[in-house]
Amino acid sequence: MKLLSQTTSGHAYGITIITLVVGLSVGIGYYQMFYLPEQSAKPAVDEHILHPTFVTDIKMIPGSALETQQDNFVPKLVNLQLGVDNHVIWTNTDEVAHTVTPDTSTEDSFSGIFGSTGVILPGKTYEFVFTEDHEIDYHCTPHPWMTGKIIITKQRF
Ligand SMILES: [Cu+2]
Repeated sequence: MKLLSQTTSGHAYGITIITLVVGLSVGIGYYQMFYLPEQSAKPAVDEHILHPTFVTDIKMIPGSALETQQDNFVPKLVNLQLGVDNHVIWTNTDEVAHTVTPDTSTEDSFSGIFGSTGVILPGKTYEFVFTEDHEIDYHCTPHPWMTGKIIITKQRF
């Protein structure tokens, strides 16, 4: 009788182990198949950040191609807050093509690599929605004296 009870508990112990192992495998399988791909996909971004209250306008003003002209990107320095005015549109109001190029490569984990691809022709725009805090110095590739700075911070409550 004693032997039987030991066998039974030993059997139960074995089942517990098997249950644990199976459970763990299912857990790891789920983690690899569903959790990891979800994590490496684009992050979920708050609706207020994707569609902020205001659009920030920066103009590349006429005469920007002249090194002697002080103003080019106007305004030159912008302080933005996520969810308020983090959607930026650069408009080329000059008669010469310009670029918006970060001094050092900058990537937003939602919007991707920052900077115009190629030139922004006269009358054309380049826009970018920043979804994270960044501090970016940028310039125009053909006219390196054209410089600007963007500081994006999280909203302060
Ligand atoms: Cu330029």
